[in-house]
Amino acid sequence: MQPSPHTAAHLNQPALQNQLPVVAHNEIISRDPATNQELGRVPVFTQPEIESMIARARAAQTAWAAKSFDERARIILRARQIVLDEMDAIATLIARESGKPVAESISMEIVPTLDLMSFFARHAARILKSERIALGQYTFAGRTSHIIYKPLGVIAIIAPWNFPWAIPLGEVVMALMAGNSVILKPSELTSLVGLKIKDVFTRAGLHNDLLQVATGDGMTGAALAASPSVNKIMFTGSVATGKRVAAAAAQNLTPIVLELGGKDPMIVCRDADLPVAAHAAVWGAFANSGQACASVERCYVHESVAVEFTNLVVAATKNLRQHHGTNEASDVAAMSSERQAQIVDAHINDALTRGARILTGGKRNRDFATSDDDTHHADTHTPAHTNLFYEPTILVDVDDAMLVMHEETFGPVLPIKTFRTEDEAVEWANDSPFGLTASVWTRDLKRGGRLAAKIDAGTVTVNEVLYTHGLAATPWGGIKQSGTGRTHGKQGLLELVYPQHIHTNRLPRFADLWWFNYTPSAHTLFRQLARRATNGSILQSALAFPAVVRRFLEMRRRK
Ligand code: TXE
Repeated sequence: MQPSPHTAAHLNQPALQNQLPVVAHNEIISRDPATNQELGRVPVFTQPEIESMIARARAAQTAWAAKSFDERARIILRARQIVLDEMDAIATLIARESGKPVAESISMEIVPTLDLMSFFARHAARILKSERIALGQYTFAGRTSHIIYKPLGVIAIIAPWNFPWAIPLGEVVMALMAGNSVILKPSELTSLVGLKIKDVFTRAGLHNDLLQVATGDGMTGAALAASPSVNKIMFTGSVATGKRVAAAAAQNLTPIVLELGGKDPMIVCRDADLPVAAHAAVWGAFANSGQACASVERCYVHESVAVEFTNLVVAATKNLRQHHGTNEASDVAAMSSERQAQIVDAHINDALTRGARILTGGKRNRDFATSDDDTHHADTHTPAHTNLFYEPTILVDVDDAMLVMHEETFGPVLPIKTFRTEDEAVEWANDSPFGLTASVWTRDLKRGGRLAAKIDAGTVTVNEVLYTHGLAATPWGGIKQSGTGRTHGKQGLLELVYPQHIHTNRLPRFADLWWFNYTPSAHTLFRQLARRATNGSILQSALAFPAVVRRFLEMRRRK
């Protein structure tokens, strides 16, 4: 379904202008968060419509699952070529609908997905190849086992707004390569990017029902999550919504993958290369205005290098250029919504009240002030168009009681705290309900590896930050409240199939020795098996051989 920017022009009045999507007359108005300009309108799909989409997806999936990996890969690679050909237009759409710089739309959204598309087109067949299982002594009884990986059916992908292209597209590609069909529910803030994903695959020749986009708000997502007809839910978003999705899925025992938030720590050791670590901290904290689940959300630096490191970080932060995302000279652009910017306001205010100091930033960038700033339209109770350009902010003198140190800020804020010992830094890093990513900075790679292994997180990088979601081959996902399950890599692909065990008795002419009747020789055999044939030693098992033969002959006589 295409957005219709020309319809309902009467809604395009100041009173309804808002960075949050307006749901009116069953449609969502998509806006550029930097300018508040309307970009298009999309329908809000309802529960009955979702159910009929799922039914169509299921009907189409059978033929798709019967296709070879090569046939599926051909469609993915055609879609990849379309993305490559239309890279600039897609990047502009992402930048306009999410607010992020066009540079990041290319580097953090399009480049990783181009890589992911060729990775799974090339490697899915190998990863999902059937596997033989070694059966030990059962092999001598003519038994074989192997695993085949079968598609699950219809996959629901419920996606967020912060990486509106890379997150859902990657999951779509993996689901399709595994032989599934997909219903994609993009965030209400980035519906047009979701529809662009569909457009690319349709033009690549994918059957219309194999990838359907259910635009809508939380109600649409809830209808999808509650459907008894989807075979798996891949959800990325907040912890609160993730819990709702898990509760809905539990009603039908629908399996889920949850990719939730993070409070990702960065540990800078005394022997770190400080200029590089400072540069990394600034990029890790402020890329996409800090709206990444793997953003650096708190930085722990050794006290001996804290002053030098902090000065470098502040200098690099002051060097950032803040412009509209579509301006190629933009390093940091607008946040995606007023609601998100207000969380940043709240975290900074809380920190200041508790004694933190701002070294730079700490407010909306006045260069982008709007006449509507800090006002509300009384007639709609919705916030007016406000300035979403938040200045990258460095905080010091922070402590753990502050919101900014323990709740996900998801904005351009970097609190820096000093530590004395590595054990202290690791303890603080682990003292969080989240466990998505973390980074350790040191010239001593052994120390890096040792500290990394002590940190409780799905991914720990040594002398690297933030970017591993862009590595198609590596698993992505967290522990604790950061979620469950994995996307990307072999582990991510395995989430989208189920292993079917096929066990064969190649000597079907004989009854098994453990079948009825339980005669005295059966009892003797079972005891022998328990004592001799269960510890993995072939020699020991051989000692049970006489009891096996006696039972075998008995069973033959009964035949
Ligand atoms: O996400 P929501 P929001 C975190 C970040 C941010 C917070 C809020 O901390 O401040 O989440 O973001 C759909 N059943 N992250 O409110 O609501 C919704 O329409 C099913 C981290 O924007 O979780 C959208 O498509 N679906 C994160 C998707 O869920 C529902 C990325 C995510 O929206 C639903 C984004 C329901 N009941 C935010 N309600 C990350 N891990 O990267 C809403 N949705």
